[in-house]
Amino acid sequence: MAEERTFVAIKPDGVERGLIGEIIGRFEKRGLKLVGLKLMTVTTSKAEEHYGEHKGKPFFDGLIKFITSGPIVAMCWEGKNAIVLARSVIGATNPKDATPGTIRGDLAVDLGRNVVHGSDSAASAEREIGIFFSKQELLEDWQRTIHKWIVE
Ligand code: DAT
Ligand code: MG
Repeated sequence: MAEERTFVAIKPDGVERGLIGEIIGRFEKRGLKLVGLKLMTVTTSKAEEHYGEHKGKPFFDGLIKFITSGPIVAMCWEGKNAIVLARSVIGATNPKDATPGTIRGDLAVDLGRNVVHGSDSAASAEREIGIFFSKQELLEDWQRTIHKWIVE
């Protein structure tokens, strides 16, 4: 597979606020390809595994409580430089620093309610996709007819 894959999730605040369509649309419009999608509630153990790098930090317990508090939308997006592109669509971690035009810069106010998650590196992407999706849940052979209009 020549192109990258990244894990993106709409957090419980984004789902509760009715922002699923708005958020998915931004990744679609950027040109990324959706290869995995599911609405799910995250178990505490999955949440702790996903956010393992933050274990021991003062905000960890609150973060786990928040991410398990309601349904999320788990997604896998594919494309050239998908990991960096998705992070740029999402914007800075703290919405107060996020540029207008990004999801967090347009739709969020507070660090603890920043509506969306995106993998921060190739290693994180592989790990996080593995936590949330089985192999059979990800498309392997879907070629979009518009591909040549997005990637040279
Ligand atoms: P990102 O979600 O941009 O990858 P991160 O991995 O550093 O950011 O942190 C994961 C989430 O934890 C983040 O989206 C919001 C929350 N968080 C991070 N730093 C925090 C802090 N200092 N206080 C409260 N929540 C924080
Ligand atoms: Mg992170």
